[in-house]
Amino acid sequence: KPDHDKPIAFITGATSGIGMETAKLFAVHKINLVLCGRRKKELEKLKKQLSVHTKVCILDFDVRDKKAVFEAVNGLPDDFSEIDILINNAGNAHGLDSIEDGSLDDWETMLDINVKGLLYVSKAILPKMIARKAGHIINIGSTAGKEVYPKGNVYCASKHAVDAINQGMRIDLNQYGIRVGAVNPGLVDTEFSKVRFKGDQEKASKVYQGFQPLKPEDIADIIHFVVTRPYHVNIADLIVMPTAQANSTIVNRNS
Ligand code: NDP
Ligand code: 8X3
Repeated sequence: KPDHDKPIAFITGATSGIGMETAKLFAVHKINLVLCGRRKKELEKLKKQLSVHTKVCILDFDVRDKKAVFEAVNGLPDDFSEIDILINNAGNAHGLDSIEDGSLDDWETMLDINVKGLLYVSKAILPKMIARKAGHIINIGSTAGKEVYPKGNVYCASKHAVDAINQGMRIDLNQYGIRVGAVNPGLVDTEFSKVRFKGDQEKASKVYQGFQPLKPEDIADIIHFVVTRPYHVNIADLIVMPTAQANSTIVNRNS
């Protein structure tokens, strides 16, 4: 259980989409925030906006840069250094290509961010959670971590890795009373597809056409529900899809 007045949440990928909406909702609920991302201007804007509700610290670093990750976490000011909630959210897909056509750069980027970056951040934050025998880690997985879809190959592999890491963390951190769980969304309308298709907005928009996708606010709401359960309750693994989506490949686009 948090041993200070208000919990402190550390959110990676807070500059857009799910991370940003989670930051906004947490702020309204007076959760103190450490907000991370590479886009410093976005972080500064968010800090200004959310500081009216809660205390906000911003850290701009690339989760792929392990030195930067440890420097950022170890350099946190005292009043932000005891992290209660870690939201491992930073991540993206890069490309949607059949395995024989995939780009090595895209593959490396996805594995470096979605898997290794998540591990670096967790490794940097865990010692203080372990020392206090308290904490809550939420790993943002995906339906892509539960099933593989055509051309999803390496992105799906990275999210399957998140699924395995989520289970592994829960097993290994059980002895310290740390809560670990994953939230696995289906199609959420964020910058995700714009990044996947390298800025091609038209292609990105098509992913969410003909049905009502999830909004990042929907996921933020669920993450807030997860973190506000009594401490003896751990939501271990949660899958959420738009009503129009049945699985990774079946989406009712006439709904
Ligand atoms: P967005 O593209 O809107 O947000 C991604 C966030 O991750 C941004 O804040 C970005 O910040 C950050 N990020 C990306 N790369 C890095 C990096 N190298 N270092 C630090 N931060 C980084 O997408 P979503 O909000 O949709 O994605 C959030 C998570 O949700 C991801 O893990 C994604 O895989 C997962 N997800 C998304 C789904 C969807 O359909 N949208 C469905 C299921 C899961 P910045 O660019 O400033 O660094
Ligand atoms: C994001 C969901 O189906 O676009 O992880 O891969 S999907």
